[in-house]
This record gives sequence, C-alpha cells and structure tokens, in this order.
Amino acid sequence: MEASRIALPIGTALDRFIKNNQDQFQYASGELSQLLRDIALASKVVNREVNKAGLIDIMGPMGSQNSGGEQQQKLDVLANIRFTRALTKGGEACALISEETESFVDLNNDGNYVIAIDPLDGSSNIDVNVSIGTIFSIYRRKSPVGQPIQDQDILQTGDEQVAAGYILYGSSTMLVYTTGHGVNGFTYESTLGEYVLSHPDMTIPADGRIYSVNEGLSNSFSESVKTYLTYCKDNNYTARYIGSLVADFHRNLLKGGIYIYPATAKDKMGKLRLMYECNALAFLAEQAGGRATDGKNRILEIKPKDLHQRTPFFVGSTKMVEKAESFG
Ligand code: P6P
Repeated sequence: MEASRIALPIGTALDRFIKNNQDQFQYASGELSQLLRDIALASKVVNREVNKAGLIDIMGPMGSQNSGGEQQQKLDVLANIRFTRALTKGGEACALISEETESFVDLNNDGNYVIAIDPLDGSSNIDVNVSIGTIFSIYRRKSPVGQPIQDQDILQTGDEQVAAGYILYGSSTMLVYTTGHGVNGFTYESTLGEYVLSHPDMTIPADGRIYSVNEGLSNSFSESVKTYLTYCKDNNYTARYIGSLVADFHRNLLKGGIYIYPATAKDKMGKLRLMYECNALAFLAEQAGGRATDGKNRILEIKPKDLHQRTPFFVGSTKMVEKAESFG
C-alpha cells in the first residue's frame, strides 16, 4: 500500500488532488479526472435530492423491482439515471454495470473504462433519514476501443480494478476513493460545490472492538460465524449495525471494526453483490491496510460468472477478519 506521495493540505479540491498525483494513475490522468468528475457531479445531484427527499415526492417505492427482485425506491431509480447520464456525457466509460439494470448498459464504444455501480445502497433507509451511499468500481476495458463490449470487459476480478470508491450521504457528504496508492477522503463543501480533501491517507486500525452484523438472522448463520459472534460478546465488543453498508464500512474504516454479511438460510451466498458492492469496498479496505474475504478467500480474487452474483462478505480490521476466519 503506497500512500499518495505528494502531501497536499486539507482543503485541497478533488481536481487539484488528482492532478498532483497524476503519475500514480497508470493511465492518462485526464481520463481518471473526467471519470471522477462525472461521478462527483452525479453524486452532488443525488445529494441534493437525498437532502430534500422529505419535501418532494421522491420517497417510497417505485412499484418496480431491480435485478435481484428487490423493491426499487424512487431515489434508487433517480440515482441510476443521474449516474448513467453523467457517465454518458463524460465520454470515458464504454459500459456500465448497475444494481438497477439486468444487463450492462452500453455507453460509448470509444470509452476506455467499465464502471460497476450501486447507485444508492441502503435505500430502505431513505424514508427514515438514515445515511445511504453510492459504491463504484472502475475497470479498464480489455477489448480494443471502438469494438463492441465483450464479456472479458465486464466480468473482471476485483484485483483488476484501476480505481474504486464510495460516496456517503450522511451528516456530511463524503467521497472516498483509491487508485491503488492509498485511500483519501473528500468532504463536500456545498458553498463551493466542491469535494475538498478532509481525510488524507486513510488507514484502518489493525484491530478493533466494533462488529457489524444483522443479529436478527443469526439463527441461520453457520456455526463458525455464531462462534465468532459469541467471541465478540465474551470480549465485550460493541455491536453497531446501521443497515447501510457504506455507513457501517466508513465507521469501521475510521474506528476499526468488522462488517459481516455471511451466508444465511435465505441467501446461501449472502446478500451482497460482488461486482458493485464488495469489490470496491474490498479494494479500499486492502488499500487502507485492512482485509476483505468471503470468510476464506480474498474477495478481489473471486472470478465473476454473473453481473449480479452475491458473495459472503467479511471486511474490516485485518486482525478481526482473521479472527473471524479462524473459527471456520
Ligand atoms: P439486512 C442494503 O439493502 C444492503 O445492501 C446494505 O447496505 C446493508 O448493509 C444490508 O443490505 C442490510 O441487509 O438483511 O441486514 O437488512
């Protein structure tokens, strides 16, 4: 894990930060700048809509379902439209994989990048004013520019990500990303309309005492997961579960902790999606010095077979994830 070499002051704007660290992005920095600008722009619009959700008719269910059969909230669909539109206009992305669409979306055959995104994760929390988030992964296409998109472009392993991040729409709105040289956090300064550097070189504590899991499902967990949860309680750990993956992940990144969504009786591969939830957070976790597995294997080595495939997810402080694995 290599931290960004050029120490920039708190308050540095996102664009300036990318330009000052351009040699750390293996491709043309202008392309990454444009991609992150597209994502940041869409997130500012989503942020505005999330913040006024209670005032205008964009809360509640759409009455439709997403690829996984989950109820789509109105803001889910709006967010998906915003990110799709911003990435289309930006021109750098050739394809988009989204939780909200069954197959990938062709954007621009001349684009060099494939984006995988959960436009609005935790949307069941929208109506109760709890933090929600956007999760994104950025891959370099493998097929020649100008050619139709192929499976090899879409079904890439997490280790092939060139960048990844999330936006957390919380008490403040933050964009946290990595290009493989450490993790940096930017807070949205609405009076400027800019994301500014607030959390340089983020690292997750090697150990922690916070565990995040939906204990209501614990009767259907494996014996090894049940044993680990007993270990947490016997050691007086703190349980914190927001029910919004980005919010739980972000707290654990700052304070140390583990988030677990294991296999359950209902979901034999767990609930979370490899391509647009787990890969991005696994990349960030490892870049911040943490660990991310399916309870045994590194998330970033899982070879995807389907855009919407699920995986059990153990992510957070290395010593906590290793301890959870040791009961396996
Ligand atoms: P459960 C939200 O739907 C989500 O994908 C994550 O953000 C969150 O951590 C998890 O599902 C919550 O799932 O089954 O505990 O309600």
